[in-house]
Amino acid sequence: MKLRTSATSPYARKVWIVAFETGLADRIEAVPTNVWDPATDVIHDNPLGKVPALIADGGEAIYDSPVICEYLDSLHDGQKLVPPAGGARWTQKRLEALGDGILDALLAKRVETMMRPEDKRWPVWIERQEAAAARGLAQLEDEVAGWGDTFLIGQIAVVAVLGYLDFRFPDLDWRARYPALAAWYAVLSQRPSVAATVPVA
Ligand SMILES: N[C@@H](CCC(=O)N[C@@H](CS)C(=O)NCC(=O)O)C(=O)O
Repeated sequence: MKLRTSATSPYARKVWIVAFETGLADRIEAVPTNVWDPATDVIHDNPLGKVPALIADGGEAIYDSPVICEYLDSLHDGQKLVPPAGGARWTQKRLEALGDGILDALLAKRVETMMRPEDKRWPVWIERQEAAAARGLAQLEDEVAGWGDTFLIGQIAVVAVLGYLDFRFPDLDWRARYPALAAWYAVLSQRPSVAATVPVA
């Protein structure tokens, strides 16, 4: 399998954590991809022009990160990271969606503040993204005590969020605002799949 990926993408980090947790990482060849390069050929694998995109052994391209994670989870016989059915499935998929949605808001803010020309920035839009991310993080702070040592796709998405905050928004001081999440992340950071996938510029 090949994975169109980026060392800075939090969505790709989800996929790599799943790959390490399921013992599939060695079967995946990383194809570093700069989606912002106008000449990028990623559009031949993902018409949306985004990473991550997985090219399965049969040649089929699979995207986006929730679909890739569930696909990888179908390829092994160990404990499933995406529960196949029942209440646990919807709890985990909802948590994954919350994590991904926080990332969407953080990335939208970053594009608006870092990439858009200053005179074209829209403060109302930036504030809307900040508010969505803050509500999402507050929700996670409320929930984290109930997770125990569960580490499934929802928690993997949350790791991607917190790592992205450290990487792109170090001034936010999220640990002071969300101390329960900070304590949880300090423990999770020791986990090999998490430690092996810290974003790098
Ligand atoms: N929902 C997608 C989001 C993927 C995404 O937005 N990736 C970013 C990189 S972190 C990207 O490729 N952005 C390029 C663009 O938005 O045009 C997923 O979960 O895979």
